Amino acid sequence: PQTIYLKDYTPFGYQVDEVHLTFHLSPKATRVVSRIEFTPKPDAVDRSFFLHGEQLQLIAAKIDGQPVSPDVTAQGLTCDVPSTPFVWESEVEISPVTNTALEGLYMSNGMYCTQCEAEGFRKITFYPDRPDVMSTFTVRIEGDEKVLLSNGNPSGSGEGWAEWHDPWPKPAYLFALVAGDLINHPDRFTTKSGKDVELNIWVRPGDEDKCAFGMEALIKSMKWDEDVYGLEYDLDIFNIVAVDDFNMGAMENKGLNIFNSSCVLASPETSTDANFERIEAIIAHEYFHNWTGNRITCRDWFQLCLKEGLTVYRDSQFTSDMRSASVKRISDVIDLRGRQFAEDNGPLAHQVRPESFQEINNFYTATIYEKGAEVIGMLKRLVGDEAYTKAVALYFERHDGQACTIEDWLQVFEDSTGRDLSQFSKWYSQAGTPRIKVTDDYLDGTYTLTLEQSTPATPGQPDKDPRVIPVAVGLLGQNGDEVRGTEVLELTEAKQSFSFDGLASKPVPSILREFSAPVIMERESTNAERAFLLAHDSDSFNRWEAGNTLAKEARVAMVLDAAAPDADYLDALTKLVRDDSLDPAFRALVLSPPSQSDLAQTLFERGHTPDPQAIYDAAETFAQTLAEALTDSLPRLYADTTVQGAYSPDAESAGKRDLNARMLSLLTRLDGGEAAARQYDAADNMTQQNAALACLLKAENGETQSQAFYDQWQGDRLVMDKWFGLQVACSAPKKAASAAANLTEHALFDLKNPNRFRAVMGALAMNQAGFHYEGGAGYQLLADNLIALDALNPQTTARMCSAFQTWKRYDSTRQELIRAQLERISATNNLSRDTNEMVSRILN
Ligand code: BAL
Ligand code: ZN
Repeated sequence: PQTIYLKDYTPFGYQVDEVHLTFHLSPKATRVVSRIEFTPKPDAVDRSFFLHGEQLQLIAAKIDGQPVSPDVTAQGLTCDVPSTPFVWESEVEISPVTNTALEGLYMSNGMYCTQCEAEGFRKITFYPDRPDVMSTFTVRIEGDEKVLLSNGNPSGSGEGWAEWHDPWPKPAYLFALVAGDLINHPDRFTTKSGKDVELNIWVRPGDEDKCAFGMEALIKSMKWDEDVYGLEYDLDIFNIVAVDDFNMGAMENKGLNIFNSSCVLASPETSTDANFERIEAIIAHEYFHNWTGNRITCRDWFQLCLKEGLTVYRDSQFTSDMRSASVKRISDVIDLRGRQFAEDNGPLAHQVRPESFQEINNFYTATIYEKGAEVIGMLKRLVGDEAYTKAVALYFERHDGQACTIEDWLQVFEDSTGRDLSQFSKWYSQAGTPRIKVTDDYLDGTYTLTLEQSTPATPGQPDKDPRVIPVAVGLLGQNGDEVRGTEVLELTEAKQSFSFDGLASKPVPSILREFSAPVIMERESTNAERAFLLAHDSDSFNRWEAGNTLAKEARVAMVLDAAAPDADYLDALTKLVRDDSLDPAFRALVLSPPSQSDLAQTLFERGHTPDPQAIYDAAETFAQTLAEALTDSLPRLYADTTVQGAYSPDAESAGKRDLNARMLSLLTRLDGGEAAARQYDAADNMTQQNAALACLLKAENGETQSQAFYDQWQGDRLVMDKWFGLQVACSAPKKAASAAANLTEHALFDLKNPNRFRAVMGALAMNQAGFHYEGGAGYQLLADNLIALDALNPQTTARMCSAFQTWKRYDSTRQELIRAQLERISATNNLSRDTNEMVSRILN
């Protein structure tokens, strides 16, 4: 397979002035007629006329009305063209109904829809399918479906046809078309300059009662982007469509967002609190792309983080404003450590701005998205809030309508702040998670912190330079009061010391407040100091972090030294659980144990080979001991945290329900599931029903409720995804693979539906002790399913391969079992480029 390099970038030699497309829809034989106006660029370095095109049957092609015979290959076509402006016309035939890759134009439950990012448009028609080619589009759709949608504003319609015109030049990856017998949930929004915008969420009949929350989230997002970034919507209409078969979460096509139905449809009966929060965030994310992604797009796919990192950063700001900023920050860090740190510290490590790839679909990763957002957060912290706002305003002013690079982004910050960002740019060019080793010293009233940074080698990058790292620090006195408020230390050298004068006694440092940089901090500390920070730190992230470190250390000692659960930590936890003055969401987060994967990584970093079963056993023992320590108060705590009254997905109620679910899970260890069964029967919302079922399945006492859940929800695809996932997620390690295997035989298992596939296989990969259970049945099952799926849907297959990315942490027996499966996948006939690239990178 061909590798594509950033250094080889050359602009396309032609300007695209206008695109006209006509679709004659038909499931097996859709005809796409294109009329595209090209103008040769006077200063072009490369004038070759290559149009991408894959899986297209070319019916006819013309230039300026005259038939031509281009050279067509599996990747596209070349043709002799005039050196003056000309009109290219083509007619191609495609088959949406057999398109199981879900890229290009395909069908989902009888409706037509598209997914063009990153390179799906080339499966629709011949075109320079690259993000730096931007044009206005006019689209005519002819079909029998009731609803015919495309980008931009409606410009005409009649019986069996509709026409749309998008006045904003856009790259082809933002093209979208939807046709189906859909129903809309309408609303309106008036922008700050008084423009009236029609809003619609389009769904299949039967889902119309699940749109209200998404619509509210959209309206809140539109208002927030005006208030916080001064950005206004720019078309007369904004459409969202829910689609059941979708590889990603959602897609920001101009004026026509297409959503995985799991990321937009919500109702109290069918969605959990976590679903509601995620839907609000994804609606915001896609909407925010209208400026960060659409109005200003990427020059090439190496710049993906330009739009994704910034848009994730923006959606996290939005969620912080809508909900609790500290809970959001803690949750984001848990997620970052779970997914991005695993990636950054294994064979799939890559730069935030990669310099080569074989298949761009493999780079929609936690590094590009979440680490990309962390980089924006660090930049903001370094320049300050005001300077950030000014620089971002300059970015929109200077680059609106352009396809840009990371250099363009950093340049606006340099120009507006006068700061040299060359060292900062290493966050984009160097992969890997920096370590910061911290030592301290106190002498004659002066406290000195010494920070030493290093970044381990990553594939292709053995040596790393020091980066600029903002380290937010506060100091606490011995009584717990803050003696120095938060200050941002700029670590720029490999080793650097920072002094604080005038201190009456040695302070307790609170370092990396708000997790000010995506690094791993290494500092010798004691459980007493951690407990002190857990009790007193004014920075809620570091309070949680202190508790999290205590939790980790307790489990590490249990795994390595067969120690009993740490008594002081148990004591601190039982106090915290009972402390009603604390935010329930915060208590829930402190109570949530460090993940299996986090512990495995910690053990590995300290030179041990993690044993997934031992980690699991330690977690179980710890939870059992905690439950027993709380025996007297658990029923009261469970009752007190139960949210009464009608369900509302607001943050406060959701936090309380989260804490309540943790109480129920501890209580189930004592009562075998009595309270959970009662909660299951009484539940009038999915959050409580799902939590109760999870507790019962984990206690191996949930057969009745599992059957009842199935009977109640078998007609609802999204709820059935929960049912499939829970059976695997809640299985004991030795039963997880067989539970997953049985589910793949179930009549409702559908390899072609990415949500269902991920429900089962994703849950297996997440059940770490089950996936890595001795014998390797989990590895084999996943490999069997990846091989089967690859022939249908390479994109989802390739992403799921990352379940194997941590394989080198484990013992030689497990490594050999995994290697055998990876090699088996690799040897599969006609393996996709996507999966081939992932497996090769993991193996190397
Ligand atoms: N651009 C792909 C989906 C998303 O990040 O919004
Ligand atoms: Zn995005």
